[in-house]
Amino acid sequence: MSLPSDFLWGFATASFQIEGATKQDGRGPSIWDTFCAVPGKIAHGANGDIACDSYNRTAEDIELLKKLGSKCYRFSLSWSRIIPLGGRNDPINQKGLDHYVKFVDDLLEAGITPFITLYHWDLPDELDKRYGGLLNRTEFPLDFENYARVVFKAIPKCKNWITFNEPWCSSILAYSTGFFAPGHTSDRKKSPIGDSSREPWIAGHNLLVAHGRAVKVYREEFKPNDKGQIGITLNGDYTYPWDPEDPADVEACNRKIEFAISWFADPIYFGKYPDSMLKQLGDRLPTFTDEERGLVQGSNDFYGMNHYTADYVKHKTGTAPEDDFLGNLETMSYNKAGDCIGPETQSFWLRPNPEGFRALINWLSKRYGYPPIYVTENGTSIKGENDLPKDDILKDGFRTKYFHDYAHALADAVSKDGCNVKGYMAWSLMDNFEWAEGYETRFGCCHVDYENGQVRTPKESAKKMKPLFDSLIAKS
Ligand code: PNW
Repeated sequence: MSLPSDFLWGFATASFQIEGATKQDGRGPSIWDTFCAVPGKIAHGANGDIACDSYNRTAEDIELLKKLGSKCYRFSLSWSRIIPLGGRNDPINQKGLDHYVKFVDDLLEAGITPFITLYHWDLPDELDKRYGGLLNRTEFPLDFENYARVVFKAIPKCKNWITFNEPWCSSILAYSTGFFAPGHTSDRKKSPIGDSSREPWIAGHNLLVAHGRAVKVYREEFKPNDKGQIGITLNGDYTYPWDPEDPADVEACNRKIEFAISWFADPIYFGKYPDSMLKQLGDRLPTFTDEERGLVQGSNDFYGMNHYTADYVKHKTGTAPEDDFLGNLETMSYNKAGDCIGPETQSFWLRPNPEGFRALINWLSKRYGYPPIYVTENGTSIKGENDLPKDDILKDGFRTKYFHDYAHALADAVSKDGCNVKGYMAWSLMDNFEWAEGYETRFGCCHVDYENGQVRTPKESAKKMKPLFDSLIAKS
């Protein structure tokens, strides 16, 4: 057996993608509610008003998790349900908070270990309007710290905390490409506001400081009694050189991972930004004050890893344009020899490449000293899945194979390479609101019937998850 007997596995979701009930029980609007209302931002003008209606179906979702054998469940909290206006001097909405307290009680009662993400992109809209949200270096970290404290205090039974989901997406997709809320970009055809050369780097910096503040609060005020752990979740692809003979492509591969992952992980583990980023971005990358560095360095109890795909990387020559965020390189699906990285999916950025998963786990482990890793997301969409009749959607052999291959790659990273991976959460428990792609792209292991009362039906991939992990995990 390749994985230790205490290895955790389960499924993941996020509040805005599944909850719906956006106006229920005193929830305030988030930037995603506002963004969805802007014509042209979301496929087919979709929004999160109903989504999977999970806010009203917690018992059903827990039953589903139990039936699938899920040992843990990663979900996120809607900040604006708990503090509708978001700020540290704004009122708390007890109903919203109680909802999550009960949900955690019910999960534990069902024998499922909760992993709570505090922030999965749905910032209270008021904070964006009040002071520019993530762009505000003093207010945002302090308001996040307050929100985190409110939640830690109310939910001592949760022992696994993730501060931020994918700060890369919150910075680049929200402040450079404008693809995600609040949609800032330098491209004036897409947005009246934004500066892609500076804002993403400022947002990223402030996210790191906010993470550091929340971790300090947890460690000083709660961890001694509650004995939980806290970390951040970062996303990143593995990379292969387009031309393995070209040292510049080999170097660009490393740089691509640094721009995606080490942007956040280096400050957390080493207290500084990667040299490659400093070199390209210069003073557009904020400088850590001593206080900020003290908050950020050493602030991970574990590394949360979201991973989906790999790319071939070709270096570019000359000075990078000001809106470049990849590290002056191109990503491609084919290499020089004509090999393909993996088959197409419904997501333009995702092609399965399980070997890259094992390789990236090794890359991270080596660079950051073999930290405990929880894979907090991994999964795939399927090209054309949404166009199929429901019965065919349920036979998701492509996704089933993806999970099989990726789980085996992970098991090899643990048993053959000595990496310290402690858990795995598949994205996603069910089909849900896939951000700018609306409900067109399905990532679920369970089908959600949006036309007929949001009924959940396990696909083949959901049913095969337990046998898959049973075959890899040692019996205690
Ligand atoms: C992650 N990219 O997002 C998120 O954490 C989930 O909420 C999301 O549903 C899931 O992956 C599937 O998309 C990403 O463009 C979105 O590279 C886009 C990218 C990466 C991750």
